Amino acid sequence: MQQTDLYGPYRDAMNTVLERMKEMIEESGKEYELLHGEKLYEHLVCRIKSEESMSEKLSRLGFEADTWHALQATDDSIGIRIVCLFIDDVYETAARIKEFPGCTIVQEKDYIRNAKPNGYRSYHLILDVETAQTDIDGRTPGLYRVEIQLRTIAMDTWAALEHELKYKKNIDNQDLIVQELYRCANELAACDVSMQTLKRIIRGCDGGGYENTVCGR
Ligand code: 0O2
Repeated sequence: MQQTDLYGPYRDAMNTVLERMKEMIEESGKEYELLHGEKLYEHLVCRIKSEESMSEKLSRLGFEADTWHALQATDDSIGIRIVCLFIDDVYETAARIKEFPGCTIVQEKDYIRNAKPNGYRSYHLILDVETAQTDIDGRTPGLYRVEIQLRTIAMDTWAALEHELKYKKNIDNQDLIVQELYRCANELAACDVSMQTLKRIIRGCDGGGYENTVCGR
């Protein structure tokens, strides 16, 4: 028997929104590169959250695993992750995205200046993105929720490792691992600040003022 799609008839519109957002980010990156002679971001990855992962999230949050909840009760059915070389680039990219036509900011979460207690750092933008297609609430043009995560390579490395370990069951010394991950997060943050400072020294500007807000020290 064929399995029904959790995103129902809205999947096409979701793909359109994802593709449009990707294009706008790439265009902005090219424009920045022409102007400044360097990359705005290192790379980006885009995805529609897998049905398995969305169903797991909905059940974790205590919601029915249906199309409405998948699209409206979560923010990340459509997700983009942008990985940058430097902290400044994260904020520059976010500022550019906020100016995109047809995008309304729903929420901004600065986990770089306000790291999570476990050491997680990233900058999240939650957007409502307009598209010609109808949405699940019957609006035309429709509004589709998109989560954009922006972070440095160091932050991304840490998040990938922490994510991996989180789903490993039966690990001995959980407390030690959590403690070590937190220590690593702060060390990587200190490296990010140093790299940012080096970049600014090379260009003859100041250090950016992240020293006390980003390092967690
Ligand atoms: P996955 O595995 O990516 O699908 P909130 O209600 O705002 O407090 P919410 O909605 O979970 O909580 O938002 P939050 O905390 O900003 O997290 C959104 C996404 O950011 C997560 O999605 C993760 O992708 C990432 N994230 C947040 N915290 C952590 C963390 O501590 N470690 C790692 N590795 N990633 C994190 P999902 O759906 O929870 O997870």
